[in-house]
Amino acid sequence: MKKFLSLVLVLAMVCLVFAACGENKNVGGNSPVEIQTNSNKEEGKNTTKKPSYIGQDDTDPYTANVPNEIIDFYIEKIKEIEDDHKAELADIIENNPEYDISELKNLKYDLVFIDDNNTPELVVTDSRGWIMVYAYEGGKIVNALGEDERWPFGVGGNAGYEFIPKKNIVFNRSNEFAGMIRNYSFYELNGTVLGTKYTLSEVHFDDDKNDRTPDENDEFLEEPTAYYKGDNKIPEDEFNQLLTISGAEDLTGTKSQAEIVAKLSALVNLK
Ligand SMILES: [Ca+2]
Ligand SMILES: [Ca+2]
Repeated sequence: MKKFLSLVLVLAMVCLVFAACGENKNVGGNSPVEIQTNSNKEEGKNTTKKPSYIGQDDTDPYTANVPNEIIDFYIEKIKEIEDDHKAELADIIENNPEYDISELKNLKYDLVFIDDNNTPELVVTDSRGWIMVYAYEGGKIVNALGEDERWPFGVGGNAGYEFIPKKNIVFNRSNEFAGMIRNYSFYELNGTVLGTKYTLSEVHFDDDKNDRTPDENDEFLEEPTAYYKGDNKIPEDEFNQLLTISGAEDLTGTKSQAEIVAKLSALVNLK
């Protein structure tokens, strides 16, 4: 009887181990092999294109296989940015007591994949209307917008910046002359520099002088009268084609310092 009981126990344990293994395979929700059944064929091609990292979303820096060293550098950088921000806050409290500091207290962070490598960039949104973008290269975190530079939003028809993860396309819309010129600016990351690739412009007035500057008498016209890429006039078709983009996301921080550091620290500790 004792022998039989131990056999049952051993069998039970073996079953448990197998069950646990089975469960582990499904952690993260992505099965490592995409089985092409008729039903998921119908659902779209995206499911089969996916992961270069099994079970991970390679456009999500929080699950993709980013080296610990790089994450550590970003954790360091975030502390530095936050310290600078606190120093600025303390300075304002001391020297400009009438300033409304409530809007100053809010920096939000996120890691993003702008270009198509496995090194994420850091975007920081300052609630006063700026974004900052940092990039990593060779053991250093660099301000990708240039030293002490930041990009404004919330003014001049510029609602903010968008990007297409891993496609190296960052863009935004802005107005000139109260919307009589509409600009669509495209940026790309070269190494650690996020610079202008080109700007598309739409002219919304009768630009009889061809200088893209409205005269006093010019009125806003809903229908554009001319399209430009940089300084060159282009046909409407080409303009619309260049403006056709899909899969864009907001390039903006969504996490507080505590939230992103907790997330990144957990990531490092997992490995
Ligand atoms: Ca990158
Ligand atoms: Ca005119």
